[in-house]
Amino acid sequence: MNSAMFPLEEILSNYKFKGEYTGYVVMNNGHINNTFALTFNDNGAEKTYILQQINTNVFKNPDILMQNYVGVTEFVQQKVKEAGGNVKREALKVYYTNGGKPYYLDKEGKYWRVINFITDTVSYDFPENTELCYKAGKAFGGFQQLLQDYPADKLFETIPNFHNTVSRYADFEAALSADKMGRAAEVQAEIEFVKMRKDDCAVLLDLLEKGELPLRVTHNDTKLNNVLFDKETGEGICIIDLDTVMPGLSLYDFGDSLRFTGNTADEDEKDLSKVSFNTAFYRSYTEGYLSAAAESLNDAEVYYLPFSCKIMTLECGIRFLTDYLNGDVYFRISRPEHNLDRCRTQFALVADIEKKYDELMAITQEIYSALK
Ligand code: ADP
Ligand code: GN1
Ligand code: MG
Repeated sequence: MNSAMFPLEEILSNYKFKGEYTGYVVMNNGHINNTFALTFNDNGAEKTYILQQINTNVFKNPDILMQNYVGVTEFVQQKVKEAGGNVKREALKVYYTNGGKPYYLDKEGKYWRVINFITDTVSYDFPENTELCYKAGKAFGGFQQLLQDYPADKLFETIPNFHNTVSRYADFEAALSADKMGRAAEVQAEIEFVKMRKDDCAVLLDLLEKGELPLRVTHNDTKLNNVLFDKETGEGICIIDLDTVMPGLSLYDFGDSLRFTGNTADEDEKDLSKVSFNTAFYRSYTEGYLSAAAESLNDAEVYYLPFSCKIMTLECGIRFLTDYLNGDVYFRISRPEHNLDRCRTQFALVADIEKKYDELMAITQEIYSALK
């Protein structure tokens, strides 16, 4: 019992779980949090809870993070109720500790939270077909639509400048000049790739400043595996990983999602010949996304959809490269050059998006005009 990867006794004695504890499964497909599914035997019925260790290297202020998290989850619960949905399966819920807190601070100073396990769902680490892309787009578009009237002034910035690409570029420059691991010399091609695209980094922020793009409440981490799909219907029923819900641009969510879903290869594929941007997946995702979100978007937000794929992919590649230069201190890695492989994949994808740009613009306008 005591060899668990979390402080089992402390967790069990600080929460009111239903039933007898029977075991746990590790669910670490993300790069940030440590996630466990804890199972209990409740008079013969199996009951599961999600336990997550909050990564305090990434989220410096867990107290504020959990205030956001509780606010957003309660808001989503309310919206699901109003729409006549199933709150237990379509919304996350935070369980409070016996001491009345939305997180548990253990004796070693680690932060934990317990949330409901969404039953009978599946999450994907790879987009299998166009139908799945459509459903993912619809789910994230729907989530954006749902958060439309969330009071943005109630949200703290859990990670300041998270999708501020100009600031990500500055972080890259700082890592490069420090070069504390002595790795810069071997990644000159990647460094050049970024430098040649410096001007792209400011495009969305300039449009925001000019008032052409509105600030909204966005998810900011719209990877395919952050949607739980119903096992039976295949529909995306619950959006998870809500740590980065903050004010942002709709384009951050769209572009970041296609960065992952539009890639014909894994995010960390070493064989770059496998990396390309799947325009059929782009089409399906965009159809799903616009079917759910188009009515709240302005023309500029639609016009820049292809650009958002390029810039969010570039930004993520810059972040992987920066982390590689810094000595892999942010993203969880499972091999020495993992971040470099991830960075190269992102840049190969950026290059392919650039090649296919006109086609992506045409697809977008075709779908948008059909909806208007
Ligand atoms: P990370 O920030 O590390 O990506 P996530 O919150 O996305 O962490 O959780 C990691 C994985 O755990 C998810 O991709 C999903 O498979 C599973 N998971 C997380 N929360 C739930 C939940 N409430 N119900 C069912 N599965 C979940
Ligand atoms: C991280 O937690 P996860 O794996 O869903 C990261 C995202 C990156 C992504 C790259 C808080 O997401 O911003 O796009 O890795 N999340 C955070 O795979 O930094
Ligand atoms: Mg995740």
